[in-house]
Amino acid sequence: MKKNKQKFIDLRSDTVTRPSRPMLEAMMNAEVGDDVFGEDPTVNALQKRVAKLFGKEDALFVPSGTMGNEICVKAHTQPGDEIIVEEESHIFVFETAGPSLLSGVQMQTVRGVKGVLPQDKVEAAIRYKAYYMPPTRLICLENTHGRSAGSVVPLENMKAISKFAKSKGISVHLDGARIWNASVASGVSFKEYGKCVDSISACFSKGLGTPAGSIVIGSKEFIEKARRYRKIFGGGMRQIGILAAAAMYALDHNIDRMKEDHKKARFLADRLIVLDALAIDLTEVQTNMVFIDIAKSGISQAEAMELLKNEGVLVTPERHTFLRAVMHLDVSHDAVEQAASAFKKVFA
Ligand code: TLP
Repeated sequence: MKKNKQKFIDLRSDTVTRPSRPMLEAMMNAEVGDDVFGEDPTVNALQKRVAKLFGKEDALFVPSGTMGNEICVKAHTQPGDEIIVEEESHIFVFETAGPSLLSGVQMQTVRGVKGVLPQDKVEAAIRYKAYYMPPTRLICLENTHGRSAGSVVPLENMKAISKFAKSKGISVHLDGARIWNASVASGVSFKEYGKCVDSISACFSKGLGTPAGSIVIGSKEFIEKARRYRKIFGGGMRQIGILAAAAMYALDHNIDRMKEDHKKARFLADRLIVLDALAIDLTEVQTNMVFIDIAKSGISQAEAMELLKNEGVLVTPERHTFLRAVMHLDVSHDAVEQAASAFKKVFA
């Protein structure tokens, strides 16, 4: 397989990476079978491995992070239930009202601070039991928190929410699309994160660099339900061991190296913060993203993106006046230096 020649320094997302040659070799050598029959040995091995990694009983390979989240919401709830989501969470902002459409649940938002759900606000959001109230069934967490520039949600907060949820008989789901980055940045083990929640959806196709695939992790009973919903949602795939092999390769080789992505993000932020037209909250730069506030420059997001594109750099718009730059394994330190120079040219 040939990679297209990179025309741009592509910082739009860590989803833009292409599989490396050794990853492709692992994919080509994968043993495969029909996964809808549960007969793909590579998928089965991956599910077992990831379940163990997070200290859970079972796991289920799914096509995408969005499907992972939506399957979990569905498996935790009944139509007419209410779920609590953070106001800026992926589930609420970027999944096109999936929980309402697919699970028939109502979402109640709670405003977090860098993705951290304040416990008192969560407590206040729980409905008391009455026939005319929607039962609160699920609390959704997100770590790292995408709309806070990939900030890490501290384990202590997750533990506190989890303890409270348990006391109320409410389940907790973690959108752990980038839980790998969270663990690398915080030093908290996957098992520790796993202990705080009933289900996790984690992605292989972001910082881990596979072409596609995510995984849902939980109890045996939960995964049985999830398997049924994966089929209903059209996510049952066949000889998908080729993707599971990419994920296996990524688990072996691409977790520790995320430190490099985190360093690149900090490097870019340090370079850009000295420009008067730009503002960056450095406390947010904890993993592989930088959110750059361009409000002071007087340049619109669309115009800024076009000007940067002309300089060979791609970014995405964020939070009204921000641009988002995401580091990943297909962007070298030199490329980040070039990107910093492009920003300087546009904004100095
Ligand atoms: N996020 C994408 C966009 O949708 C914003 C990105 O480029 O960051 N949870 C989180 C926290 C995510 O950031 C994403 C993808 C998902 C779930 C969904 O994953 P996919 O794209 O595999 O459905």
